Amino acid sequence: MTLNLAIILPTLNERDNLAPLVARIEQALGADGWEAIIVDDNSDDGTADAARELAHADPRIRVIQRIGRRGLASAAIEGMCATAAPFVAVMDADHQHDPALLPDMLAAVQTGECDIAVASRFAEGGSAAGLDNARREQASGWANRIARRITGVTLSDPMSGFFLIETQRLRQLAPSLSGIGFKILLDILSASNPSLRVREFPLQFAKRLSGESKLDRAVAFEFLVGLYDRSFGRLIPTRFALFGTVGALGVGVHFAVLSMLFLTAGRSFALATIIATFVAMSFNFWLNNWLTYRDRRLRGWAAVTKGWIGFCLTCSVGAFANVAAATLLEARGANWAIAALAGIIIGAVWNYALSSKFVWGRY
Ligand SMILES: Nc1nc2c(ncn2[C@@H]2O[C@H](COP(=O)(O)OP(=O)(O)O)[C@@H](O)[C@H]2O)c(=O)[nH]1
Ligand SMILES: [Mg+2]
Repeated sequence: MTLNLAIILPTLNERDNLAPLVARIEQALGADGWEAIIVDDNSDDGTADAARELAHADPRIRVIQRIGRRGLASAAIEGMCATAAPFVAVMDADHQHDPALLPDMLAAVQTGECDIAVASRFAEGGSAAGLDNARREQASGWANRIARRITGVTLSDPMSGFFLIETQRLRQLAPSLSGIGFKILLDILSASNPSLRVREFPLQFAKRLSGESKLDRAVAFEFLVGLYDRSFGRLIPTRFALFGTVGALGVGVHFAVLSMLFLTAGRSFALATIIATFVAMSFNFWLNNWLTYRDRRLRGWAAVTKGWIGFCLTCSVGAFANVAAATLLEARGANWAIAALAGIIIGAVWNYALSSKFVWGRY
């Protein structure tokens, strides 16, 4: 039997889930006609090794190990582009998605009944009992409404990570997928014009078998980031926009600390400014580490301290560039507000470029 369906399994620390999942896929699809591609972002629990061990004994299994890369969406895209199978499905590797749906989903796309088959927790007959908390269910509610508006498609579960599509169609869309933040399904639906015809399959969303969730807390945030990326990302790059927003919050922190020390506690302006600058820089470092660079987050005492010192140094140079540019422009007769703004933009771009490379990037 020739290769017909590829199942893409993005993984981050899912070592113990792989072997039982392959068994369940085989149970659903039979012995051949399919392959499973595990796309692992260099998990530190040895997922890639476990995957290779399976693959060694079973040619239906393939492994892509990505080094220095992170992200569910980009892992899924890369996996989907790595198969010769005419149909491709993406599903979670943690057993929350039931492979038993695959044959029906495949049949629906293969017969042309729909362009994309989506497993839905909220379709009639589905269930979200495996959802960890009520907050996520709530987030799904407003996310659904926004998703409907941007994709023009009515979906009961636009945040679903379990779908099946013709590979050729996916390859056509791939260049216009953003691969950032967004749940990959929304990315695909909003990239295609005319809209894809969707059919939903009720999913009994299960509890994950082993390991822990990586996305729980960040779902709403990722969604907003994806939304921004789709709408304005070409104008101002998403990461720079996040960096700038964090910087603006830092200005707020600076003023709060400054007024507390200078106005309320009666310290000298110079001392209050130095402390406020320091607190604001540390706050910015912390927030950027959590949000802007969440995919490259520095962890552990040593790495964080080193990053924090690097960030403070970078920002000091940025502040100098800011002041130098602003005073130069003002001295040349530019309007003071425009000079100040130019200084801020130069400082921000400088800080962004340098800290991106030297604090969170790789040399
Ligand atoms: N390759 C890769 N896989 C990821 C990444 N983040 C999550 N995953 C995988 O995507 C699937 C869904 O993630 P999970 O943490 O279960 O999200 P949740 O079900 O929304 O809580 C799992 O198979 C994860 O191992 C990532 O950054 N890279
Ligand atoms: Mg999960």
